[in-house]
Amino acid sequence: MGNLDTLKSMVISGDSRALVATEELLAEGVGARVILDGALMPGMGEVGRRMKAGDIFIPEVLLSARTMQACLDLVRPHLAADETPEIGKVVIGTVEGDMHDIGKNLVAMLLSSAGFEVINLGKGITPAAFVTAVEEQQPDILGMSALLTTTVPGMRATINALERAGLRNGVKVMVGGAPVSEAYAGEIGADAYGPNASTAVDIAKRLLGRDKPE
Ligand code: B1M
Repeated sequence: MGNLDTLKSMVISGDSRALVATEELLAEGVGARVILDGALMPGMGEVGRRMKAGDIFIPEVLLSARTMQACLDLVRPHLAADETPEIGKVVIGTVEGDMHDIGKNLVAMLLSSAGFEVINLGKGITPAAFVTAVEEQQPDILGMSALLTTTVPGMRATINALERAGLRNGVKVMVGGAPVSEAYAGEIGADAYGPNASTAVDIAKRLLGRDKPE
């Protein structure tokens, strides 16, 4: 017999038995939305709170995010089209010349776990490729990550390219990564700076006016 609280705890601890627990709940006829709202989302919310408080660290967060992602994949087909929990669309990538993607993938996973549709372009993304993705995907938010001081200027180049393509006003831009700062984000005309993955989720919600209490 499946149990929502048990599943929530399994997401928090990154326990792979969460997949079996999710399958059991679905087999018992528990609705996909109930599983999402009663176990998966609150579980990941707690992970974000613990990360912010410094009680857990990146390896634990990655485990939880992967567990959550796998459970989401099981639940998603059971959601009616109008029940899809997406609260906004994000295109995200690591900038040109930069192969660091662990932090960016973590941000992508937490955004996805929080209900965003995430198009992860990968790493080494040129300004032109970001522009094409914005044109084709029409996201609410474009997220850029950089870990090298030498590649950070790719963010400014991308924002300039968006402006030249007439796309800048239609998309919010969030930037992050160790060498990036709030001041730099302001300087290049980004809409927001995400210092870490869980804060990035809060900021993405705020950018779309989805930060009101649930
Ligand atoms: Co490299 N590397 N690396 N590296 N590497 C750093 C970044 C470095 C600080 C190490 C050092 O010298 N102390 C240094 C950069 C120095 C600088 O420019 N300031 C460095 C260097 C120099 C290099 C090479 C040039 C080394 C060489 O070849 N001589 C080379 C460059 C390759 C390239 O990119 N072209 C290189 C290569 C690599 C590996 C491939 C071996 C590997 C990357 C593997 C991969 O990502 N798939 C690697 C790694 C692992 C690191 C360190 C050790 C760890 C980075 C990491 O994953 N952190 C790093 C040293 C360090 O940071 N201690 C280092 C964990 C991750 C969860 O944190 O990425 O900061 P982070 O993401 C955080 C936040 O920044 C934020 O949220 C995340 C989660 O909280 N965040 C966002 C990130 N993106 C965001 C986007 C947002 C919002 C928030 O909105 C869109």
